[in-house]
Amino acid sequence: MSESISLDVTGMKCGGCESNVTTKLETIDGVISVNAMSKEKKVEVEFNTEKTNIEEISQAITDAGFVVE
Ligand SMILES: [Cu+2]
Repeated sequence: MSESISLDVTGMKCGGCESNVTTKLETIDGVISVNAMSKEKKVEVEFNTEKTNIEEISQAITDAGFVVE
């Protein structure tokens, strides 16, 4: 089953930051698509609920150096 979430993420300043978040999240098995928007301070993620979860996704964003609100 897949689920889409929208996380409030601060710290992204430009397209490079968006790429960093996207690349990091795409390394997680189960992540289907990522839409990082620095201007809106949001990251939309579609993922397979049998393979990953919000906690793992949030942790990956934190590890990439950004803050999940
Ligand atoms: Cu940047």
